[in-house]
Amino acid sequence: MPPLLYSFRRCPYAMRARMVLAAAEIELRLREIVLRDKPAHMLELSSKGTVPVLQLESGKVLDESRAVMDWALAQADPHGWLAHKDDALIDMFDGDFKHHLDRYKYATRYEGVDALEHRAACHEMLQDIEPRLANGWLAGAAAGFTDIALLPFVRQFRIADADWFDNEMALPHVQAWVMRFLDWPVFTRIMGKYELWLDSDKEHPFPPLS
Ligand SMILES: N[C@@H](CCC(=O)N[C@@H](CS)C(=O)NCC(=O)O)C(=O)O
Repeated sequence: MPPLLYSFRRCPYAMRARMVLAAAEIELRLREIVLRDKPAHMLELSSKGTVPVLQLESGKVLDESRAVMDWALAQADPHGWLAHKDDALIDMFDGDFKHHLDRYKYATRYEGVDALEHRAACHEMLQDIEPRLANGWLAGAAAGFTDIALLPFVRQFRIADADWFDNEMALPHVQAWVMRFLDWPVFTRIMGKYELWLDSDKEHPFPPLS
């Protein structure tokens, strides 16, 4: 049986995993879920209850998006993405940026939170990477592992107030980087809509055609 991926289309961690799995052309079965109704089998594989969850042919389970990316690129890395992997920067975005992003985006879910303070904290982190994006991507003219890891979250940051991001943020390289990402075939390829597995028991062959 091909590997099995539990995924949720809009989850930035699952996006990372799908982009790398698709680029490595790893054939698998995709089960699309919603977070409020997690399949029992997914929770049996990983009691953490987060997506993505990948079960390999050997039965081994990977339930961290970065572990899925590492595994997929160890199978095939056709674009040389592993050569551009900045773990320290990814840690910062998975940690601080995500912390502030959640409080900016979902301020009403947290007590005593000022959304704009958290937007400013994210903005500061993006300001730090602005000079590194002068050639288009973090490592230069081509995307790498770090871009793929960070961009789904920066995309979410944009969505929280796209008008401000596009017109007022004043970080031209970051703005162009996100726009380039939104049209990037590596990204658009994995953003198709899938019928939910729970409703239909339907698994989807993955990756989709380019
Ligand atoms: N560290 C995990 C985080 C994954 C994660 O938190 N995914 C979210 C969705 S974006 C999730 O599944 N949350 C569980 C829930 O909301 O119930 C990874 O990198 O895979």
